[in-house]
Amino acid sequence: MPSQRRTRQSNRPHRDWVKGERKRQRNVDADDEHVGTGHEAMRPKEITITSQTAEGEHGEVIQVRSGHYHVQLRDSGRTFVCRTKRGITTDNPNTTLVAIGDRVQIQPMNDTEGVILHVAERATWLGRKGAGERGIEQVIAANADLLLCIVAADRPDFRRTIIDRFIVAALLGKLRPVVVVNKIDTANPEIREILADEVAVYLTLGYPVLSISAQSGEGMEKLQELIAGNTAVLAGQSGVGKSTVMNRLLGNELRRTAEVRHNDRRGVHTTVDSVLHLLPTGGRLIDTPGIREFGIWDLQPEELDGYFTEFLEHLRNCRYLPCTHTHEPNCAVRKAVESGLIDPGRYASYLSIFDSLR
Ligand SMILES: Nc1nc2c(ncn2[C@@H]2O[C@H](COP(=O)(O)OP(=O)(O)OP(=O)(O)O)[C@@H](O)[C@H]2O)c(=O)[nH]1
Ligand SMILES: [Mg+2]
Ligand SMILES: [Zn+2]
Repeated sequence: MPSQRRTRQSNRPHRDWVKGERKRQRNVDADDEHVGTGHEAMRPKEITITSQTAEGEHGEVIQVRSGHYHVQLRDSGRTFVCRTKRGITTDNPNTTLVAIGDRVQIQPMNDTEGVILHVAERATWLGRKGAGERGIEQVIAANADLLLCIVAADRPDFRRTIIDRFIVAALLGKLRPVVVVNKIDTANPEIREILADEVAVYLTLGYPVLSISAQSGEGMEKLQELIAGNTAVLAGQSGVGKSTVMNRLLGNELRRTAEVRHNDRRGVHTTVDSVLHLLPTGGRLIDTPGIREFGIWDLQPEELDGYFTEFLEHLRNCRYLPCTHTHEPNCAVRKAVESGLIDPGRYASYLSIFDSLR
């Protein structure tokens, strides 16, 4: 029998959450503002949510580093190192106050410095569960088009779940996900075949899949072509090679990179800032710090199936509505997994993410 909780939720209009068009909450508590790692000290005490236009010059945040925001002005192209101002206003409640890619209004203080007065509503965002008990959404990047979900063929270990988490986050933040398997040079033909099998499901779901080597250059033209005309954000665990990809595409060793640890095969969190660069081959690319845990923000467990698009055609046949597809009898999603219509790896990710949302 459906639990009380699920019975109550069944009053909610089903279509609202299946389509992922749930309205985001707009109430804000200034104390909940989280400005990302290292930004706490810079946290302004008064934050107002408003959609009214502030005075000041329009620009875009092109670098974020511990409370310093490099803002490039729209008209002159000049860059100012900015801080946030007491009384700053934002159209993005309950999230990181200023993120890379944000459109802002600033007041220049002198030739090189300024203060941010207002942050405009984000068209897209890559968000995750912020640290801290009262956690608010931590926005890793704003206003990008593509989310490049970078995983490594080896070191750090290849994991499917992280891709599926990123795809859910991309859909929540209106970004187009691209699956990128880097370090393909380290894989022998046998491993290449195994990896190709693992990621084939994303192609059938309609998400581009690329195998690349930022080191040897293999597959990089295809990545360039995808990025051209777009703003793309590199995201993934530490050590997967995000900054190496950026350097390769810039044709410049601008970003520091570091070897993955030998003992536990993990990255060492080399990148601590976020930057947005114009690529010589077209398009714009954002490099971000590596993440350890990627928690999904702003989603009820019962809403998760709406973000696994291949579940949609099955879930209307589940006996219970809503059905969590975890244990209910006569669950059409589980039947589809058993009969091979849904990829078992995707279902395993669904269960893992479902568990983490509870
Ligand atoms: N073999 C191989 N090594 C690579 C490739 N791309 C990156 N690496 C290496 O992987 C290590 C980590 O690369 P980074 O670019 O620092 O990784 P990152 O994702 O930016 O890591 P964080 O900044 O910590 O998040 C470095 O030693 C790179 O040289 C590749 O295509 N093949
Ligand atoms: Mg890096
Ligand atoms: Zn079900």
